[in-house]
Amino acid sequence: MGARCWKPRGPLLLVLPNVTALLLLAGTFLMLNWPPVSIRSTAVRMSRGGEHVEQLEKSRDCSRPCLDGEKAKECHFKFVLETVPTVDRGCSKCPANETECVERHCVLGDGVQRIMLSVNRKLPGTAVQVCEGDTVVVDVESHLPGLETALHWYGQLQRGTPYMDGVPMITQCPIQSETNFRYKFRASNPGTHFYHSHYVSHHADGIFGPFIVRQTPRLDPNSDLYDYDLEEHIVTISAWSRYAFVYNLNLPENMHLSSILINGKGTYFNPDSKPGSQMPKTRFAVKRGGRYRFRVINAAPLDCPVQLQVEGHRLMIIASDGAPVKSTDASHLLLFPGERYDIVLNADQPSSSYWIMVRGHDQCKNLHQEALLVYDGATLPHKLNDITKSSLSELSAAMVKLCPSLSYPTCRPQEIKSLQTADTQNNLAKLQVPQADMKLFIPFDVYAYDGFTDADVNFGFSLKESLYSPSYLYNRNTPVQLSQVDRLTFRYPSSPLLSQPEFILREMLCDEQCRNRKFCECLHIVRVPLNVALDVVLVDEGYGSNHSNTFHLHGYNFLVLGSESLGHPVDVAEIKQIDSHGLLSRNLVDAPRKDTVVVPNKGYTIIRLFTDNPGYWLFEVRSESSIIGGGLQFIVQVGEQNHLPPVPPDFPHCGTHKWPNFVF
Ligand SMILES: *[C@@H]1O[C@H](CO)[C@@H](O)[C@H](O)[C@H]1NC(C)=O
Ligand SMILES: *[C@@H]1O[C@H](CO)[C@@H](O)[C@H](O)[C@H]1NC(C)=O
Ligand SMILES: [Cu+2]
Repeated sequence: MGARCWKPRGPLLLVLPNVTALLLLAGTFLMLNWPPVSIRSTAVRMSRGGEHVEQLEKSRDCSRPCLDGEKAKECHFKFVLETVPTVDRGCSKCPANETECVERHCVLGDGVQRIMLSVNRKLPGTAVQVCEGDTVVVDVESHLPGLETALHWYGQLQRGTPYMDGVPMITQCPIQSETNFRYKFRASNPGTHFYHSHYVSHHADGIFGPFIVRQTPRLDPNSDLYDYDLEEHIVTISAWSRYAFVYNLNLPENMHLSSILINGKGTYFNPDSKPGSQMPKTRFAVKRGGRYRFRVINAAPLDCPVQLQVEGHRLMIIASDGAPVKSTDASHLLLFPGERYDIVLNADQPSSSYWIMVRGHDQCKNLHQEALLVYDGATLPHKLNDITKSSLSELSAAMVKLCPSLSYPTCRPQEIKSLQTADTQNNLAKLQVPQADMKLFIPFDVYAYDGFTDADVNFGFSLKESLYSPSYLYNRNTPVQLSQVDRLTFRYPSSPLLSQPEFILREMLCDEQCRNRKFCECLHIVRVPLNVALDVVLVDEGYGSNHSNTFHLHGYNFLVLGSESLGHPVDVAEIKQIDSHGLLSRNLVDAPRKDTVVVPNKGYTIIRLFTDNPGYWLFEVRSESSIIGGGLQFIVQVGEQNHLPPVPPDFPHCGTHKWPNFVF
C-alpha cells in the first residue's frame, strides 16, 4: 500500500460534498404503485433535482411483484457512505412543524442532533428490494473520513461468491476512505433480510438497511395467507445513541443506547421517560379488510432484543429469518438482534389508528418506541390527546405483563415455542437425517483475566517474541471480563483469509502453543469437510455470566434442532455425556430454518447444516454489548482452498504491510 497521502476532511459538520448536498434537497421518494392497489394517499412522485437521485435509486424498478417465468434482472445500486449530521438544514422546520416532516430528505433519527454515518443520507440506508434470482450490484463509494469499512449482506448465502460476504480481512480487504468497491451477487435466498457495515460501530452509527428478496407466490407456501406485500411495509428496528460510536472512544461500560428507532425515526425519551424531542411517528397505512404482510427486522447492532405488539391486533407469523414457517398466531413478536420475522396483519378492526409499540430488553432495557398503524387514511391528532395516551399506556402495560424480562417463560425466543418449517422448495431430506456425519461442540463463556504482572506484559523490544498482551488486560486493577469461544480471543488476520490465504502466517492461527498461554489471541478457524450433515452444539457454560447470547452464521441457514437451559453451569464434557445417552433433544421433523439463534445461558442450542457451500464463514455473536476484545466469534472453514470458487481477477489486494526485521 505504501504511504498514501490521506488528509482528513476538516470539521465534520462543515464540509458537505456538493453531490450529497444536492441529494439532501432532492426527493428520493419515488413511490411505485404496486401491487394493484396503491394505498398510500401521501404518495408523491418527486423529481426536484432528480438526476442524482435517479442514479442512486435507479434500481427501484427491481422492486416489483415477482412473476413466474419473468427474466431475472440485474439491479444496480449506488451506496454513498458519508458522515452527516442528523436533523440538519435539510429537515427544514421538521420536526418542530410536523407538516414539514412528510417524506423529508434529511435524517431525523431520534430528533436529537448528532453525527452519524449514512448510506445515501438515509436512515435506514437505501432499501434493496429485488426478486429471487436477480443479480444485485452495489457500488459502494466510501467517504468515511479515516474509516475503513465493508458491507455484509445478512441472510444471503453467497453461494459461489463467498468473497462478496463483506467481512473485512476474512472475505475481502476493507474498503478504505475515498475508494470504491463493487458488490455483485445473486439474491438467491428469498425473504426478509438486511445489510450492515461489518464494523459494529459503523453499524451502530447508521450503516444498515433492509434487503428484501421477494419470490413468486407459487414458491411461497404462505402466499395465500395475505393480500398485500408492499414495499413500504418493512419495519426496520434499530437502536440509537446520542453520540456517534466511531469518533467517540468510550469505555465499554459507557456504550449507551438511548433510543429505539422504527424505520430510522423515533422520539428521544429523557431518563425520566418524558419525550426529549418532538418527533413524528412512523406510520404504516392499511385499508380495512386487507391482509398485509409486514416484514420486521431487528437491525440493532448491539445487545438489543425487542418485543413488538400492535394495539388491537394479533399477529400471524409466516417466516423467520427469511424462511417460511407454518403460520402461527401470536400476540407479540420477540426479535433478538439480527432476527427477522414476517407477519400477516389482518386489518379487520374498526377503521382508526392503532399503536405499534416496540419495547427493548437487555441493553435496550427501559427503551421503547411507537409507530402507528393507520387505517384508510384515518388521521390522528399530532399531539397525543388523553384517549391515545391511555391506549398507549394500556398497550405498554399489556406488553410488560407478557414479557417483564427475558427470563420469563412467556418471553422466550420464538423457535423454541412454536416454529415449524413450511419449506417446500428446499431439499430438507439431506438435513433431516437421523444422525449427523459430524458433530462440533463449541463452548463459550465469560472468563475473568487477572493477575497479569509486568513480566507478563512484555513490552519487549522484539515484537515477535513478546507475549501478546493487549492493553485492556493490563490496564486495570480489577479482573477483566472477556467473552471467549473455547477460551480463545478472536484476532483478525492482517490480510484477507479468503482472497489472500498465502499471506496468512502460521503463528496467527490458534495452535497448542498459543492455547497453553495464560491468554491466547489468534485466528480461530474450525475446519469441516464439504458435503456433510453437521451438528454444531453451541454450549454456553454459564460460569461467568447469566446472560444469553444470540449467534449468527454466515453462508448458511440451518435447522434449529433443539435448545435447552440446564439451569446450572455446564461444560462440554457434560453436554457430550448427555448426548452420548441420546438425551439432547433433536427435532428432525419440522425444525425451523434460520440463520440467527439464541443460545440459552447454562445450556445449549443444536443447529444442523449441510456443508455444501465452501468458504470461510464467520460464526459470530450478535448480542455483543461491548467492543472490547475479540468477542464471541470464530471462522467455520468449509472445504479446502481448492473447493473455493476463484476470486475475480481484479479483486482488490491489501495487507502487505511488513513488519521490520528489527525494532529499534
Ligand atoms: C408548518 O408548515 C406548513 C407547510 O410548510 C406551513 O403551511 C405552516 O404554516 C407551518 N406551521 C407553522 C406553525 O409554522
Ligand atoms: C448469576 O445468578 C446467580 C443467581 O442469581 C448469582 O448468584 C450469580 O452471582 C450470577 N452470576 C453472575 C456472573 O452475575
Ligand atoms: Cu450473515
